[in-house]
Amino acid sequence: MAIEQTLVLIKPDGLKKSLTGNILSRLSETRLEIAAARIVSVTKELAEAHYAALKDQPFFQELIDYIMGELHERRRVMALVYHGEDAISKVREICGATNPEEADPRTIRGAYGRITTLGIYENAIHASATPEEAEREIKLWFGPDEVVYHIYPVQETEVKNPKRLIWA
Ligand code: IDP
Ligand code: MG
Repeated sequence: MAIEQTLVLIKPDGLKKSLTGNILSRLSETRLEIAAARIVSVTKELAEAHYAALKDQPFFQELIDYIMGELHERRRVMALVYHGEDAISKVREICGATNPEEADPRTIRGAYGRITTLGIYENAIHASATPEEAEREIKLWFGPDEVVYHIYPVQETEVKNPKRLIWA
């Protein structure tokens, strides 16, 4: 038993189909804690960095378009960090298999996913598969200020005259 964190993305099809509440309810069955959450407008750079390991797959370009929201007129995903004992396997289990047609119908992907006529796996949710992947992905999608528990080392740095938006 290890305390882990894992990255979850509710993909653009999940947002478009108004499944956010349902998916969060299913994830709450894990009894894990949400350690971070944000709505993200996914840039090409972020999409390609997230799926870098799949860049040689024939479906890579479709996958980038999908995660950027190009197929769902909504360039948004909801990104979350779940925290707790065996978080990675607990979340993967409730997500189900990658191929939504093969996923157990009681899992999130089995219940809400589909394969489009173009062959894209619209499977509603992403979850990190290994501790190494979780660390890489959490650091890609969140800064340490946005995560309430730090299981990876952090350091303080002085930022000189940073430009940032404030309320006008
Ligand atoms: P995972 O999401 O279960 O970890 P990965 O192999 O990491 O599965 O693939 C990332 C995503 O790429 C999948 O969630 C799915 O959206 C898409 N994908 C994976 N394999 C295929 C495929 O064979 N055809 C079409 N899309 C795929
Ligand atoms: Mg994966």
